[in-house]
Amino acid sequence: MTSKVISIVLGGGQGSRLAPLTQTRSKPAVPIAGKYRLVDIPISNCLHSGIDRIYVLTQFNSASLNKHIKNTYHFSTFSTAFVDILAAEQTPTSGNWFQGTADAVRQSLHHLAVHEFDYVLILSGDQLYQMDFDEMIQQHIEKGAEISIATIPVHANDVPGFGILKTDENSHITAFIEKPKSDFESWASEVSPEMAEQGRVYLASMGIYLFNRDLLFQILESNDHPDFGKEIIPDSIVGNKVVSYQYEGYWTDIGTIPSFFEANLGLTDDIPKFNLFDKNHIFTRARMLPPTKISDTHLEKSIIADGCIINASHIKHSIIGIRTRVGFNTQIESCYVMGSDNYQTLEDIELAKANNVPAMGIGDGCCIKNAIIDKNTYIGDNVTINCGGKLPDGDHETYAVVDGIVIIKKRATIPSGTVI
Ligand code: ADQ
Ligand code: ADP
Repeated sequence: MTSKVISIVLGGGQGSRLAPLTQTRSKPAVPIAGKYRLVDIPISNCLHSGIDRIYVLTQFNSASLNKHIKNTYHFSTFSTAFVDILAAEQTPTSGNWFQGTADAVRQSLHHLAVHEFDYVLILSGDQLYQMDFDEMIQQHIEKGAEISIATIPVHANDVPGFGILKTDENSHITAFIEKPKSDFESWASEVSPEMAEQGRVYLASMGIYLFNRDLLFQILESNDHPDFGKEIIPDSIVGNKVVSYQYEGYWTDIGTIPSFFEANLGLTDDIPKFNLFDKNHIFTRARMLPPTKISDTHLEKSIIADGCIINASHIKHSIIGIRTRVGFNTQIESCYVMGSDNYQTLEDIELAKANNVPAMGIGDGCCIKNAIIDKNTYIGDNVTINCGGKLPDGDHETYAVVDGIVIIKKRATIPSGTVI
């Protein structure tokens, strides 16, 4: 059935919740897990589910996103498969950026219309999960649904962040409320004993929607509501057959700095909730990088990507991204170091030393904890980052602090001896 489906990945609006990682790139292009980008997750889930016609909608069309998609997702000339980016564009009828999720899809309908398909699968671009969409599509067809929404039981603490719904005994959605802030006790649902034990008794929308083609066009063309969660979904449960597809596997939002950081570092667990080593692995750009070289480093629960040169004394509970260079006697703990896009030559490094400026990567004698180091940063020698008490939130020229996590901005230079 997946051959009758086109998928749309909502790649992100302003991406302000992930700032400063989204200061110079669109959200789908944000690197995760040392070598992938956010957009690789929904695309990989689609491809593993047999869905190979995919549009990625994004507010900002960055060079890095285009290049990544173009270099990664290649299909046979004889197939109809594609992964295309649609950025908010000015047309004779619209001069606006995407006003919200539904508006993004609405403005892209003319691109969809030229294809043959029966269903549209709408996905968020900032979630970490592995899901077989074929099962959702099968259920949609078996139940004669017009719209299916993937749902997951959540705890009361998480309710204010989600669309919460109620179903009848046939999984038909009978009520939907977007992000209720209080007095939501009556929205509790019957869930499995395992979920009830964890206090996860509220059924939340995962922001994953399967629409029958004609209904999607009809709904979006008959109004100008900007959002699925705020308007389109609550309105559409009246008069349409809207069904819940309940999922109980690992699924997490990675749209904020704390959740992004936690999800990345969670990958270093002995048995992580999200399994990078699964047969349904994440696809990404195949790079011709040399193997990583490590010297005299004590490594604990860490992931080291390809092409790194590491001389650190200690790396613990961290992800070290592609092409990272780390100097001697440096300690890194609970960090996501994104890596670099290129190497400096030995001459460049010598020249930097002679001029007393940091080389690309992390220098000697540093202590770095609870930090995200964005790409292509130049961190000098004897730099201390977040190794004292909790820092107050704030935005500075070369770094920001969000919830106690320090983010060193892309291409920033942190001179030797700096203490943050
Ligand atoms: P949120 O995730 O808070 O809630 P929203 O901000 O609309 O909803 O984002 C949904 C997805 O669309 C995200 O991936 C986001 O990056 C992307 N997006 C947002 N604005 C966009 C735009 N203008 N152009 C392109 N993409 C855009 C939604 C639902 C809830 C549900 C949660 C589950 O509204 O009901 O519970 O998802 O995470
Ligand atoms: P980000 O990953 O932070 O979004 P970009 O992808 O915009 O950053 O910038 C990285 C750029 O560097 C891309 O254009 C990428 O193709 C390029 N790049 C990657 N590897 C190398 C390399 N070995 N030498 C030079 N440029 C490279």
